[in-house]
Amino acid sequence: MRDIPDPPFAGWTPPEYHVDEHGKVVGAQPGEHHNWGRFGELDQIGTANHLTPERIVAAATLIRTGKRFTLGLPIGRPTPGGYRAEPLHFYGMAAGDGVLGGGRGGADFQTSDDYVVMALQASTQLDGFGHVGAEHTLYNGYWAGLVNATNGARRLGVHHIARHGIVGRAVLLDIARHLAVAHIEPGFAIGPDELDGAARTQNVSLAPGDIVLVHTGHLAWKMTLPAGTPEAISRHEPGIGIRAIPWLHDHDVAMIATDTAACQVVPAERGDPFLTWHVAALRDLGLLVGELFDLDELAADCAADGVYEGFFAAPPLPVVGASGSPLNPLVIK
Ligand code: UVW
Repeated sequence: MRDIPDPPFAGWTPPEYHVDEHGKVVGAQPGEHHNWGRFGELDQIGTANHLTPERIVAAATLIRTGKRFTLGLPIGRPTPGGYRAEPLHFYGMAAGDGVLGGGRGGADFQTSDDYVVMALQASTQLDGFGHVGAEHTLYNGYWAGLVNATNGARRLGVHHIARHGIVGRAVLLDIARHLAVAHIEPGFAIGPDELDGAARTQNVSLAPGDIVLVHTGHLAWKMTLPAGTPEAISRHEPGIGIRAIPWLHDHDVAMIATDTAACQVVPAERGDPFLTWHVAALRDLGLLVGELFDLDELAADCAADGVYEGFFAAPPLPVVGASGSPLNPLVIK
């Protein structure tokens, strides 16, 4: 057998900081735009706090026709643009086996049970706050060491957001349509100009606590690419740029979601490390981030009737201590 070289190791210097009894790094500092402490020193749900009962009641009045749009990708078909292992779906017992005389019910009853084994972030998903941090800290100054393989996320688990629920007013910003392209080129960073410009041309205003759905057309384009081609394999995609962070903060956006795998632009702008935007969004703002939302049908309908808002619900799965959750978000107009 050939030699298998050991992976490189950069050494380890024990960090010089103190983690308090709440799991927070004493003296930790967020980036410039942040919500640390805004919803309470021990808050674990970030901008989900913007989804107040009053705003949910107001969002319910947007249901006028009962038209429904489910935004989840099918699980069990290839995930366009996804870069984690595809979910595995298989049966433990199946009605067909009963027909053949096997299975638990034998010949009299037919019964099926099935399993899905998947990365929680493999398909349409919510990024929880254990997902990305920097400088050993997560949202609100919690210690990144609290998320580990043995215990899961001992703080900031996605179950906290699941308990609160994600419900409110969705606004679709169709940036592809605004830029008059079928799909936005990979690497294009969407900033305040495009977000405001699309809202203006669509004649829709943003309000605090909105769930902002950004349509780039990237997912639909990705689906047209022959498997295995460099473009199909590439992780490059358009997405939200770092200059949109103050915009998201100033507008008190509750959630941002795109029809791309990373929500943020890839590669990151200015030669920044890939996850700089995720750090600003998840760690500093505690912003709910949605990825791989299938927005094409909704975008087509909004263009047809000129209504770019609707009632939105996307309950995460209450997986205790998880750093993300699959979603099948629903918009009702
Ligand atoms: C990472 O690549 C870490 O995350 P995401 O799936 O949110 O883009």
